[in-house]
Amino acid sequence: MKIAVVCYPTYGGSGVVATELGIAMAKKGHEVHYITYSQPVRLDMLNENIHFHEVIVQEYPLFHYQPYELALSSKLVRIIKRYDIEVLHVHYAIPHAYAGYMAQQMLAQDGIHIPMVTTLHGTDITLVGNHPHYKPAVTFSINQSNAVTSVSQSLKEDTLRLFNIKEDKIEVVPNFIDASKGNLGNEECKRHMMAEPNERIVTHISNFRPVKRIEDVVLIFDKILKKVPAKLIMVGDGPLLINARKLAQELGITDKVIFMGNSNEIHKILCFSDLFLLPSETESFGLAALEAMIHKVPVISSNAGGIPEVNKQGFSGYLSDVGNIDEMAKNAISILEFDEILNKFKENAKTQAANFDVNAIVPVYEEIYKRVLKHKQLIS
Ligand code: GMT
Repeated sequence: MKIAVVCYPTYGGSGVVATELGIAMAKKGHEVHYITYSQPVRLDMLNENIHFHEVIVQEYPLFHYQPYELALSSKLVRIIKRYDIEVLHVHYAIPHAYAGYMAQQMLAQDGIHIPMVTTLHGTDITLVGNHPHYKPAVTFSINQSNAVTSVSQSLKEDTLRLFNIKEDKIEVVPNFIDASKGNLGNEECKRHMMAEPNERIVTHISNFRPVKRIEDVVLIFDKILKKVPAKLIMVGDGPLLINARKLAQELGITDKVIFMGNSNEIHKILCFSDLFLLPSETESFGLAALEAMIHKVPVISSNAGGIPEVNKQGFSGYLSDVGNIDEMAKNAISILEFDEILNKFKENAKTQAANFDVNAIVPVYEEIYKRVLKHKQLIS
């Protein structure tokens, strides 16, 4: 199959899912074309089955806002025609589903009918998409998609609650992980560079936006530190990075907190981590937690959105109400204090992550592509 994929190329879960899915599809022999404004960060494997086409937005003094959707839909039309693309898969509804719909309409004028699959990822529904400024366009383009998937049951329910969309329009296809990523050897997993042998390593990875409750991460860690020698590794960048640094300074724990910025090597960081913190305000799935779990890292999280579908209470970690940092810290300490308990949670985390194996999920997307393709053949 020839598949065009539209996604955000920056650090963020939807881009990671789009990239990993494309790589898995390419390995199965499908031809995958990424169409976005820069090469997706985790797409380090361009080969005969994986291609990248850059969307360039022409600047013009009259434009206060550059018309990215227009450039994207025009590029889609060109690429779909040039490479005989059969299926279009857009990740993150805004503005990708809308641009995809416009491309579909333009192509239909030339007798080309290309089916579109839209995957909803989270904030495209729960935060941004729901805003009255976008809602009519988001509702329209979701309804017009030939197939719609959501990355968790919770996100499906949020979508049905917030938008006027028919229930059977959305199928839940959970995010996934390649278990082999969790098998790094000592050569690559350099724990000694990060912490003393007696210290536990606590990790957080995100884009440091308000929804991630970054200050809670630092406050929880501060409480852990009072009971257990530890280091906190903060991976990522974003608007609240500065707040986190400031808070660490105020608490006098800067020597225990390592800010690493954005990294393409999160597996090399997670492999020596002992605990992952995800106290988010909302989270449709929590891919970063799943990535941690594949490395046997238990998770202390909030119970928001789809996180309970990923992190299992008392098994792979613990979940608390958003903002309950005392409970999160108490649970974290209970896992970290004793080797025996930590090791049990580590094994459980890996067991739970195995439920989201790439080999189980990729065929589900493949079936969806085949189904929408059949529909295309019926209408053309
Ligand atoms: O909002 C983000 O953190 C980024 C966003 C994205 O699309 O890049 O993440 C969302 O999609 C991820 C992949 O499906 C999910 O794992 C995240 O939970 C989700 N984020 C939120 O819902 C806040």
